[in-house]
Amino acid sequence: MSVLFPLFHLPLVAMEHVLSIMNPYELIDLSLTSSKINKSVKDFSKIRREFPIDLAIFNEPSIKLYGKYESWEYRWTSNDSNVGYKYYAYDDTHELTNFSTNPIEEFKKMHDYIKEVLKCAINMISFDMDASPNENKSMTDWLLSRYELVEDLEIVGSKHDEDLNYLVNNLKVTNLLLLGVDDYEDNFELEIPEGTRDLVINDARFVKYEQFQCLNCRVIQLHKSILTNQEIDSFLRSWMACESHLGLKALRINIPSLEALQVIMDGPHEETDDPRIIQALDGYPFCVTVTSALNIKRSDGRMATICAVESLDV
Ligand SMILES: *[C@@H]1O[C@H](CO)[C@@H](O)[C@H](O)[C@H]1NC(C)=O
Ligand SMILES: *[C@@H]1O[C@H](CO)[C@@H](O)[C@H](O)[C@H]1NC(C)=O
Ligand SMILES: *[C@@H]1O[C@H](CO)[C@@H](O)[C@H](O)[C@H]1NC(C)=O
Ligand SMILES: CC(=O)N[C@H]1CO[C@H](CO)[C@@H](O)[C@@H]1O
Repeated sequence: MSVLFPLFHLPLVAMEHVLSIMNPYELIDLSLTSSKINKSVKDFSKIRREFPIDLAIFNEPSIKLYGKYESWEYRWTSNDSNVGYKYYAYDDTHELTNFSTNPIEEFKKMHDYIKEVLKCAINMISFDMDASPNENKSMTDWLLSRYELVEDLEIVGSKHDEDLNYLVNNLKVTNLLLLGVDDYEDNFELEIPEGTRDLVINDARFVKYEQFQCLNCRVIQLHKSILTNQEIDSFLRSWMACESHLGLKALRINIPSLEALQVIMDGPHEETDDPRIIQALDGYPFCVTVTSALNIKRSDGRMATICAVESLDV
């Protein structure tokens, strides 16, 4: 890198200017060249804005560093054929995959290095509990020793009930909790932490009515829910009476049949084909294409739109 040599001959202000136009990948690269530069980058980072990072604890673990426009993803693999550089245009990400006989160790080392050299803000943690099942608890402990909270937490894998509980009960999630876990032991229970704003559960069979009624999230998406028509009916009544889910903005849930909506059909409701509503239903988190829906009112005057579609994707 040709900027290296003159860097230390520059006055401090000029040097800071050079560092300030460098992206996080260049800063890390530069810091690795000598301990003197290492220290300058570190000192400089203290006064700079934070770089968001994502961690993915998968079979090939990775760390994604967000710059202003582009991102850099460091990834480690034990599979020779995956080594190399890839560029993803859709989100402007440079992916650099290195070989390691112990990807997780390499990942941890680099993570701690990046965190020491740059000021980072953790954005999202994705955790595949099937990736290294014997390390699931120790990996969680490692995370907990570095982070108390994370904005988004995504967990996948199957049948790791104890580990799942341990992680969810200990790492505070401030925005999205996505449980992509697709199988549990019978009798599985999981407390959804207070403060979770968006909740997505791919296999929601463990969420019983009592627990559902206590969820106070902004967005709730439950797939494979086992709530009965009667329970959905009770939920709708309690919502309309302002007795539960006061902060709810969107709910997507599978229901056994249209009978669940009887309370709505029996009460005051209004059909709508307002294009803004139809368009909203087409987007996240509903993704349904309909031509009309039903508006209902809560006792405090707040309105909700309801629609039901037949779907194989439950
Ligand atoms: C940079 O600093 C870190 C942490 O202080 C240290 O572990 C690392 O060895 C240093 N790198 C170089 C190239 O001096
Ligand atoms: C290594 O990666 C290649 C390409 O992604 C894949 O086809 C192959 O099955 C992998 N080998 C092993 C041992 O996982
Ligand atoms: C990846 O491999 C390259 C080439 O071997 C090396 O220069 C670089 O430091 C490695 N990066 C990480 C993050 O280990
Ligand atoms: C501590 C703990 O619960 N470890 C689990 C990690 O995952 C493996 C594989 O599913 C389990 O057998 C361990 O009990």
